[in-house]
Amino acid sequence: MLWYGSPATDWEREALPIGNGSLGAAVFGTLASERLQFNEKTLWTGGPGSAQGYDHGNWRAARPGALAAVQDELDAKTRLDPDSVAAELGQPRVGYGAHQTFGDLYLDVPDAPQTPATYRRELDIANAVAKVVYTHQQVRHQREFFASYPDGVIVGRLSADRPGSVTFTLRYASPRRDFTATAASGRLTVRGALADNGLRFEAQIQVRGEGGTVTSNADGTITVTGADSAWFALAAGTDYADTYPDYRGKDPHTAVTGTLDKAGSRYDTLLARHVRDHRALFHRVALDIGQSVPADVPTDRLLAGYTGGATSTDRALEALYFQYGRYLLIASSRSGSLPANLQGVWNHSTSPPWSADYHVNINLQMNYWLAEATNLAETTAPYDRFVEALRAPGRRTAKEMFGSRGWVVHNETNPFGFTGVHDWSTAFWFPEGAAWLTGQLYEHYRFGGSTDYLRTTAYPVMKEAAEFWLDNLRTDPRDGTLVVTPSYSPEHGDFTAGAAMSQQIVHDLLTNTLEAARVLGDDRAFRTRLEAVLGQLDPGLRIGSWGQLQEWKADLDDPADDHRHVSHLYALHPGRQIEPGTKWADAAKVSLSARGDGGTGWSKAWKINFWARLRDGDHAHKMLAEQLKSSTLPNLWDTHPPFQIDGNFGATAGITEMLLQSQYDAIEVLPALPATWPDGSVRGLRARGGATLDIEWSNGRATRVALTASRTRRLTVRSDLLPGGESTFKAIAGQRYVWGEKV
Ligand code: FUC
Repeated sequence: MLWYGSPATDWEREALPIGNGSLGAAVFGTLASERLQFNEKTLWTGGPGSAQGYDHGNWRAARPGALAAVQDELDAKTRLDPDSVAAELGQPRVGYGAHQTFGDLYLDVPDAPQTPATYRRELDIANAVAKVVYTHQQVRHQREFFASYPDGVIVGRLSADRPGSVTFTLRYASPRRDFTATAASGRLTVRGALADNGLRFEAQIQVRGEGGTVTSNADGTITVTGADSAWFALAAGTDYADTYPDYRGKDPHTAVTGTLDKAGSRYDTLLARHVRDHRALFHRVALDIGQSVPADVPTDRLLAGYTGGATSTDRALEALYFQYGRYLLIASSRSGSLPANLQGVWNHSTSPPWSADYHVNINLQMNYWLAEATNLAETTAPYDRFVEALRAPGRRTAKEMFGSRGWVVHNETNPFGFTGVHDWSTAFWFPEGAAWLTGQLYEHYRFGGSTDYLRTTAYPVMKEAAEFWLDNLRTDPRDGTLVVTPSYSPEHGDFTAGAAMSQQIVHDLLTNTLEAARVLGDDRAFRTRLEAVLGQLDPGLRIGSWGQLQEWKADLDDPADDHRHVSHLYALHPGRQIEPGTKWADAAKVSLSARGDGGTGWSKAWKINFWARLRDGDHAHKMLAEQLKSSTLPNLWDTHPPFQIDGNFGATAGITEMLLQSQYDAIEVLPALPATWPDGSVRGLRARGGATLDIEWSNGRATRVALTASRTRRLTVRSDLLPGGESTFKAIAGQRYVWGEKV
């Protein structure tokens, strides 16, 4: 539960998010004029039809030999300055667009008090309901808001414990002027088309009163007068479709009308269905790290008073932050819309930071790190679909820019298949983006174990990404290995050949693709080719002069460098090339220590994961503490700054890595438990191989481990609770295995 003693005044810092994947809203709790800023995930400017023109980022004019010329230069020189490469290979970005706020619903309450007798604003993440409760002149008023996935609507209800006390006017407002708002029969209809690209949008809000009257006004507003209670449901959509090359589907009118009509006239039914749906996902995981918080401490004070984990109140914030990441993923990533963007689904602006887009040099991937392990595998469906939809434009980019097979996407993308480049020299060239994106699909298979999924969804996308690299790796004249060139370690340093991250990502992709090809029995010639290329590939692991894992193939690392990207540790996390106890892990630790404990929000979140993978629970916890102390807003949104949701998701993933890991062959119980969590329990975490685990621990040691298998297969579990520290056994689907005693 997040709760506060006063209304939100600032969207970014204080408003409370609800969402159902395609729709999102931020609740302010302002009394005289309740504000519900809302979003629909596909409402984007840019793309086909954009007034600026659009070309998917592909080179607008042919550049014969440009790529080969840069590669030739890098055969001879160690490094090239990014500006010079951008001058050769980049171009200004046009028609990229940005996610748009849909607008605001205001509920103007004429007799609302300036200073109510009591006030409380809360977000109940266990039920996914936001509430505002206040008393004024002995009347208790309550507002409830939720976003229902099963019914596809955002719902709000105002009630009071004295009959006839609910009076308000509902109106729509937008920072754009591209709409009409009309009201009839208690239904407010907003229709328009974005000036930039003609994307059509529509929202309908049906208002119903119990007692009192509902009046539809000529100015497109709706007034409820003297009701016992009143509620509204909002449905919204656009004519966006995720289909290349036009990205347009049907006018949203019929679907929006149908959704709202189908939602029906019973508030209680909608609420019950919503709560059931949310709880079925959210309550799969419970975490107890010895948290407790005095009832009178609101969340903003909990955060302000956080001292770094020493007290049970600190642990209350940590446990809440863990579950909040899961809440936010459920609210911003459900089947049927786009995946969670840089802000999930919440955006109050027409020009949000980085367009609230899909950065694929860490950010979109980080959004899904928690999904499998925290038992929310269903939330990855929009991600899969998005990656799948990138193939067609990505194939064209591979052909036009690289003259090769396969599909590719660079540093960032939008919903309109932007797979080419722009010319911001330190963040435009990242053809490894596609390969990295496929990693999550393979993880979905590793956790869930469905060969059907592997065959029909993951493998085709992986194979085609692999084909791109089979065509594009180049022999390094310095040592005869195969390298990515030109290669750019995200947002850092110079262009080189074979930067560590480039090599590690390609290594990961080819390894996963080979494993998958073996499982599926794909053709021998392709497998042989993968094996041969893996044999020649520079693995991207090299130890430098000060014991560090090198970020580049040449030893260029500066021990005083604290850059937020720690790209060369990809092999440690999210990759699995570096195993604990190896010299590579030692070198990764040297690099990570040198980078320090600072960084932007997502950078700190990544460091939680790194330290957990290095089996240093205390340092992982320190990074969590740093994130809570300096990269978290009062509404517990992660701040880069500005607000960027990847840090929320990355931190929840990191906490999970402290408690359970399974990236190698074994399931490791409590691999990085910090001293600040000596006693606790966690229920429902997932491990690769199709296992769900419940773990209890005391004095820093596991006391009970229960594993439920969802597949029949051999599993290895490691815990100091087991005789010899390890047990390998054939798990049977549906069976539960328990070690240790209930304490
Ligand atoms: C990457 C990061 C930035 C920011 C942006 C959205 O480019 O380097 O810090 O997070 O994504």
